[in-house]
Amino acid sequence: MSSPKVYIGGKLYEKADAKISVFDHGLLYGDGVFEGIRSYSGRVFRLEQHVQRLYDSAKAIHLVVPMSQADMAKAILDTLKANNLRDAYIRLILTRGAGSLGLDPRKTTDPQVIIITDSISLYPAELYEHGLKIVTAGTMRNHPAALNPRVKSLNYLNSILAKIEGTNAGCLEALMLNHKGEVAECTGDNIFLVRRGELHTPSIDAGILEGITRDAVIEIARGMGITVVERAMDRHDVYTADECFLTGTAAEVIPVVECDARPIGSGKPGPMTKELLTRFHALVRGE
Ligand code: PXG
Repeated sequence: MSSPKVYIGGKLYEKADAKISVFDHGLLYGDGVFEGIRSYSGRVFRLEQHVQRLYDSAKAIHLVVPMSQADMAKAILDTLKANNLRDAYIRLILTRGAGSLGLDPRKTTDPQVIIITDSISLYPAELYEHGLKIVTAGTMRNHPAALNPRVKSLNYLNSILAKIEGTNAGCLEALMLNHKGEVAECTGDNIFLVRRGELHTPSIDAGILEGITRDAVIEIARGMGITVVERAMDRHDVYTADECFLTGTAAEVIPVVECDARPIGSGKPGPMTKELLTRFHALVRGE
């Protein structure tokens, strides 16, 4: 296999030569935004929506993207093609660019657009069959008035600290609460509960990322005639739910069978979760 090629600012570089400045504010301050995207059999899932979210994140942090959305989408497709990848994970990164040591973004030049494509690493298949255990992290989700979780910024320390709490407790995901103690989301996934045949999920104003998988699952459920309720929820709602699952680009739809050592529902992946997982697979594969 030929060596992976990474897109930086309009050119493709061999992996070993794909480098940016140590003075880039993306590195110095986490000053930038990103997207995690997937392609299935050569079809990129919701590419325009991911590109739009990147531009929205950039706008929120006063970062002007140095190319049009159409050119960005084309750059992603061209990078995939150059790497001969059909089933891939795509990491789209936009940094503030190199500057002086100092926070002031006016001292930076040249925002960097980076596109890395790779094979996708997934949760083990048995977790989709038997479900995932999660714990609540003590680290609360970023306060929306400090750094709005709707911005998919390069500063992921908040999620990383919660992830460490999860892995320390033997769990691959951790539940994060917002500043009001309400359920927000997991470190890299949105959360859904099934309650008496309805689907419940925290609303965007709980301070969460507006997940593209979340949107797709809401659409699928509504298309099945399921009532979807976006509302404030607390951990009691999670503990007493009939079913629980997480959604994300990497995870797709993954059942959760235990939270904080309480089994959820039957303690096994539930029927609505399984049905939504099947239908999500069909959607991404274009069936
Ligand atoms: N919440 C957070 C905090 C996320 O980072 C999601 C929800 C789900 O959003 P999407 O749009 O993917 O349905 C995310 C996304 C990774 C990785 O490398 C993480 C995400 C996506 C892709 C890869 O861990 N998180």
